[in-house]
This record gives sequence, structure tokens and C-alpha cells, in this order.
Amino acid sequence: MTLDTGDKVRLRWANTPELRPAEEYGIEAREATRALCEGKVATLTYGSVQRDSYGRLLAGVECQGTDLSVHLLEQGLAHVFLIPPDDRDPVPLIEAQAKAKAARRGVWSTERYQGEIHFTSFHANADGDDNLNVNGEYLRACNITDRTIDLAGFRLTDLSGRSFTLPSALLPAGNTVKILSGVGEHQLSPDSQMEIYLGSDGPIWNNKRDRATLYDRHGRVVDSRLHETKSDPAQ
Ligand SMILES: [Ca+2]
Ligand SMILES: [Ca+2]
Repeated sequence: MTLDTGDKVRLRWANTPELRPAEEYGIEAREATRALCEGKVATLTYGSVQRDSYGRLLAGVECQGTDLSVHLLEQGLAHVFLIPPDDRDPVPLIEAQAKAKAARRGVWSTERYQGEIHFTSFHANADGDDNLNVNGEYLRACNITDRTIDLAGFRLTDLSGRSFTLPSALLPAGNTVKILSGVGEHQLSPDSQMEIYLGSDGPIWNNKRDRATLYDRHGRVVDSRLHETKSDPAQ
């Protein structure tokens, strides 16, 4: 949403389906936000980081006495999305999500939200030359259950059939892990952004078209996300 000041706000604690490319319930999430907040006074709550890498304000939003994140979670129009460090008690958020999930409301009725993990972003095309910026390729994956998940033995594959086995990483409910293509030291403490490095010496994801699929340790698909560019992307 955009404030009168022109500042854009990225909502804390909840992540809604995308409008572009269109995902199921993206429009419903936008309309629910409009109904609660459009033209109203918004009370913003900042965490330790006030702006994200796109220059947007990172804030909790309250309109008409209602917390927008909880409001969207209750209707199944968002999933819990925590980026540490965050001092908010996650339990009420997780509970709001669990209720919507049990009722199969909104996104919880759709195919892509049946697994334990949900890809929230897929940067198949790194900034600049992918060969020189292998860790500029990454996926962000969120634990959309109400309990901690160990990623040990989970596998990530691309369209060409390459496969990467993930290390043991205890991902708390609502938390995200960034999965980077290159070499680096895993950051497995949930006190800051968790990071897993796939250890490739070159780019993994095809800039034109690729698909990331995550399997659990029993070989079941947990989530799958397509990256596709209409025009020929620059390297
Ligand atoms: Ca790439
Ligand atoms: Ca690139």
C-alpha cells in the first residue's frame, strides 16, 4: 500500500499471494486490504529494520482498530511470514493461520498451499552476470505449518534434473530460509535470516525458464515454482 507521503509499505508478519504474476487469492487479499485501510488512518509499527532492500517501509499496519496482518491471516488471504529479528509474539499469528487452514479458507483451499513449505520468491536471474554473482540467485522458502520443520533430506531440483539435498536446518513456524545457489557458510540460527548455500560453482537456475521443486525426505512434492521470462533476458 501507498501512504499519503508517497511511501510504500511492505506489511510485516503476513505474506499475501502475488498479483503479478497472478496467484490465486491475490485479488481477494488486495480487496480485503482496501476495505479495511483505503482512505483510513494507518498506525504503523516498525521493527529493527525500517526499510527493505526496495526502499519500502517495513511495518505492521493497524486500521480502524484492526491489525491488517491478523485480519488477512484469519481469512486465509496470507500466510505467516516472519523475518528475524522480530520482537512480536508469533503465537497469535500462527493461531490465526491455523484456524484459517483448518477451515480450508482462501489459499488453504488451493493446490500450492498443501505442503509444509511455500516458496515466496524465486530469483532465478541474479543481478548482473549470473556467472559472476552465483549467490544473487536464490529462493526464499517459508514454513507454512504451525511447528518447526527440519529440512534434513529435503531435495531441491531444477528442470534439467539437477538435484540438491538440503542440510539439517530447523526452520520455525512462519520463518523463512533463503536458499542461495553458490558457496557459503550456512546460517542456521533462527535469530537472524536463515541461509542455506547449495554450493554450486556456477549458476543453477535458467534465466529464461526453470522450475524449482522441493521434495520432502519421503520424496513427496512440498512446493514447486516456475520462473519464466517472455523476452530473452540479459545475462
Ligand atoms: Ca540464473
Ligand atoms: Ca542476471
